Amino acid sequence: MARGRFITFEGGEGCGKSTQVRRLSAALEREGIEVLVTREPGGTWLSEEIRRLIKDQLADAPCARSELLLFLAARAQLVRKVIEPALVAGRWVISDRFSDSTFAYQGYGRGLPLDFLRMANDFACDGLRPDLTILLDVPPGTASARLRHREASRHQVADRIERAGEDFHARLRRGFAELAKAEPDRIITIDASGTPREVGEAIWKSLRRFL
Ligand code: T5A
Repeated sequence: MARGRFITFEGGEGCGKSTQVRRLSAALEREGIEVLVTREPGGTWLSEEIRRLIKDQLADAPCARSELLLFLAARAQLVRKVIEPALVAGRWVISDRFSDSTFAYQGYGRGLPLDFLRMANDFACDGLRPDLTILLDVPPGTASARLRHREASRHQVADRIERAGEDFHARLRRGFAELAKAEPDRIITIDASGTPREVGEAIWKSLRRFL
């Protein structure tokens, strides 16, 4: 049986990844492709517990190094228990965030050394890399307006990472752009400032070229 494909979605806060993950998995299913959707951090019991600790822990917020190790522990569990078995069984896997988030957030955002992050990440993933990464790029004003709208409509409050300052989010955007520049064959940047439908169509066009 042919190995499945591994697609990841990346981008800053409120860029619309989760919305597009849902759209793409539905479109692939319509083409008869069996898709497993997961997210990071999360996707297994342990990884979801780590997600809760990382996102919501305000009283004793993790320092940059412990935050990194928590993300990597969540990823190691997800790769071993969920992603790799699905790929081996021929299913396609779409993950809402993966390694590039670590490089952007913990590297460019928190200032941890990228060389170390790459090595530690390879260890956590046992060398697994995405076949294709869709990077959704939106100007900061658009992203924060979307998040404000979501908070108001769902009575949600911003989590610990969403509350990091403007400088942090500007570093993330630059970081993602540099990662995409370094790996143009794997990372496709999509302008995500249009409607969900427009963005979905741009993704589908790029994916067809990739396929
Ligand atoms: N993190 C993660 C790290 O620091 N290191 C790591 O290694 C990893 C894996 C995860 C956090 O952890 C960090 C990054 C994150 O801070 P999360 O809750 O999963 O936390 O956060 P996000 O991944 O940022 O997910 P969000 O759900 O907050 O944002 P999305 O998925 O980008 O956006 P989405 O689709 O939920 O849309 C947000 C709102 O905008 C609307 C939606 O309806 C929704 O209300 N929307 C649009 N509105 C207008 N036009 C469009 N095109 C729209 N698309 C969506």
